[in-house]
Amino acid sequence: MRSCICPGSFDPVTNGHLDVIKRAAKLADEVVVGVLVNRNKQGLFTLEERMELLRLALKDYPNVRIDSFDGLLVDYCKNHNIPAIVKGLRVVGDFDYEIQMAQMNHSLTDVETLLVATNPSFSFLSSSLVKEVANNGADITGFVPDVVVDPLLQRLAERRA
Ligand code: COD
Repeated sequence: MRSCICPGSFDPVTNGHLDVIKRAAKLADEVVVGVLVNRNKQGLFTLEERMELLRLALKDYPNVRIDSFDGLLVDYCKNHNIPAIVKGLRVVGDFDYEIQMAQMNHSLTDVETLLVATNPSFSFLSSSLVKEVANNGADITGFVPDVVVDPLLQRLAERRA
């Protein structure tokens, strides 16, 4: 596969996200990690911060590039000549949501969606759950890349102050 995109909010990136991105990097010549500019939701991290954490976490993967997108994912794919979207599937609930998006995206353009079965070690991880457990004092080592631990704890502490 020549190129693909792994899209998401990545607020912040978790080890579940990284697992899917790294597996995609073995299949495609180039992987774009597409970070959503979410105008409706205020994230814990800004867009630039989310992108920088991804850059640090993926610095050893030369065929992975971090970019942002606004609007429809398929428009980004069309404009950048990316034929495939790669996403992780965690639980049955993900499937209902992802299949609809995949079908809608394919009907809008001919972009294909490839769904990767999540590594069971990470199937319970989401950015929101990691933030919730961290905010309540639990150890998040192993849930997020090392570069995320301190910035996450610091940002949560600022929010509580
Ligand atoms: N293990 C494996 N994969 C995981 C894990 C995990 N533990 N956690 C997350 N993932 C994967 C999933 O594939 C998920 O789709 C992706 O990572 C991103 O996850 P998040 O939580 O960072 O991002 P979301 O779910 O907020 O991102 C949704 C998108 C940005 C992909 C989606 O909303 C989108 O494409 N928006 C743009 C507008 C658009 O085109 N809409 C679609 C119309 S059909």
